[in-house]
Formats: sequence, structure tokens, C-alpha cells
Amino acid sequence: MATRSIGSDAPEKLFPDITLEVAINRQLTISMSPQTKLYEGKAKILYTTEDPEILLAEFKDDATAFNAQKRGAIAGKGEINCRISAYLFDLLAAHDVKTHFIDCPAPDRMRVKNVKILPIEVVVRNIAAGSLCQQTGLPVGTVLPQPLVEFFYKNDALGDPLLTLDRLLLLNLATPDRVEQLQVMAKRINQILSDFFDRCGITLVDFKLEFGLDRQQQLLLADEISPDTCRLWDRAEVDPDKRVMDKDRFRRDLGNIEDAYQQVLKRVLETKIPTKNV
Ligand code: ADP
Ligand code: AIR
Ligand code: ASP
Repeated sequence: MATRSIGSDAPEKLFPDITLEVAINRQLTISMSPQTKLYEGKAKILYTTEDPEILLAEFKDDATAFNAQKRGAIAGKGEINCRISAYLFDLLAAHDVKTHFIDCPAPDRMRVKNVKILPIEVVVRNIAAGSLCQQTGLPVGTVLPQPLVEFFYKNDALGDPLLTLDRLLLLNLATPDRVEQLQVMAKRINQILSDFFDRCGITLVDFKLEFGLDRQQQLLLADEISPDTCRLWDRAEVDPDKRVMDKDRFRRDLGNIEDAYQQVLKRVLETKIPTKNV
């Protein structure tokens, strides 16, 4: 989908007139206030709420890969990803990481703080996989000596290319201080999530984060953290295909996608969080 700055354009009506009655009924189950569809992406729909500082994100079952060249659906994915994300955002908040997450008014819906998303995808890698292997020749599964933080330009039209620091600064995507802040936050988030997934019997191979600025210019972790945005390997499996519990099952046609996503949710919900807050 073409990128546009959320909140800046005239919002599109939520439902066409012909389905107004259904639309009204559906809205009433979520909130008594009118909602307008602000943006529909590949995996989520964002709606306005009565409060301009709060958005409602609806997680879809739709799945895409390779910059939407491959399309499909994963039954139950919307709810699973919303619940996993909510749980992980709570975990991070308990460790004083500031996130956009407020609450879930329905299993596939999340209320979030409205932020201006930075056009940067922050990827953290613990083990070599995916584009790192394709672009460097490193064998899949190579344990990295330390976590690698990479920046990609969040721009579908350009295919989300890898950025160098100089390109990032050239394009004014962030200041040097912001880059430093993103690196520090990404590494901290990696520590917390890696420890947690370890307890779930899952290896956090790599993941993508998005950040945004709220009205007070505070940097918040945004978007989602789910099997759509992480590579997750079952620690009990050595087989390179069987161990995959994330969107690579869809990307690589490995089958059993729904089961893998369900299994991640189950393990996340069963695992006790080692903090005093949660
Ligand atoms: P895409 O836009 O890549 O197709 P999604 O379907 O997940 O991705 O769409 C959700 C969009 O909402 C993303 O572009 C993401 O950057 C944006 N977003 C996520 N969290 C927030 C937030 N708190 N405020 C505003 N926009 C957000
Ligand atoms: N990712 C990147 N863009 C979209 C997503 N979901 C995630 C992948 C993977 C990590 O970022 O799901 O967990 C690195 O992706 P890649 O393709 O660069 O190896
Ligand atoms: N989410 C991106 C897409 O839909 C990239 C990916 O996950 O492979 O194309």
C-alpha cells in the first residue's frame, strides 16, 4: 500500500452507505462513538476514536509477504497477533519501555496512542536469517556475536530498502541523537523479549520494530510485535523447517501456519513474566 502520513489526510468513510446498518451495529459493539477508517494497511486497519489522541487498530487475518507480492490469509491471525502484541507491550511497559498500547476492547482490536510513525523499520537480529543471509552469504542459523540493529526505509514503493546511517541522515529520516536513542531502545527491547521467549521455549531470531512520536514528541514503541514481525524458532526442534513458528511458514509455504501462530500464543499466555508489575 502506498505510504501516507496517518492523520494528515481527509479520512475516508468507514463503510459505504449500502452497509450503513451493518456498520452502525458493528460500531455499537465496539464503542458508542462514531469511528472513521483512517488507513487500511496490509495487516491492520486504523480507525479514529472520539479522542484524537487515541486510535483503534483492527488486526486482520490477511497475510502478505515480499512487499505484498504474495497474498493470502491466516485463519485467526488477527486475534492471535493482537493478543500476543498486547501481552508483549504489557511486558515491555513493566520494564519501563514506553509503548503506544492502551488496551484491547475486543480480542482483535487494540486502542493505541496516536503517534506520528517514523519512516524507519528497526530490525534487531540475534541469529542470521532472511535478508541478512541473502545479502551477506552468512549461513542461516549463525549465532551473531552481538545483536545487530539495522534500519530499513519504511517505504513500500521502494521495497523498504536497507539504509546506511549516512543515507538515513541524508534523507532527514532522523537526527543522530534519535538514531542513538532507537539503537539503545531496540537493544533493551531485544533483551527483554529474548529472555521472555527463552522462557517460552522459543528462540527470538530477529524482529522488526516501529516507533512514533506522540503530541509531546515522546518516542513510543508502536505497531505490533507478533509472529508476523518476528522470527521465532521452537527450541525443542532442530529441523530447520519444523522449528519455524512465524510468518516464514507463509513466506516459504511450509504449511501448518495457523497451528504455529496458535502455539506461540499458547506459550506466551502460559509463561509467567518475571517482573513485579505483571
Ligand atoms: P502496512 O502499513 O505496512 O501495510 P499495517 O497493515 O500493519 O502495515 O498497518 C498499520 C499501520 O499503522 C502501519 O503503517 C503502522 O506504521 C501504523 N501504526 C502503527 N501504530 C500506530 C500508532 N500508534 N499511531 C499511528 N499509526 C500507527
Ligand atoms: N519484518 C521486516 N519487515 C516486515 C517484517 N515483518 C521482520 C521479519 C523478520 C525481520 O523483520 O518478519 O522478523 C527481518 O526481516 P528480513 O526480511 O530483513 O530478514
Ligand atoms: N510485511 C511485508 C509484506 O507484506 C514484508 C514481509 O513480511 O515479508 O510484504
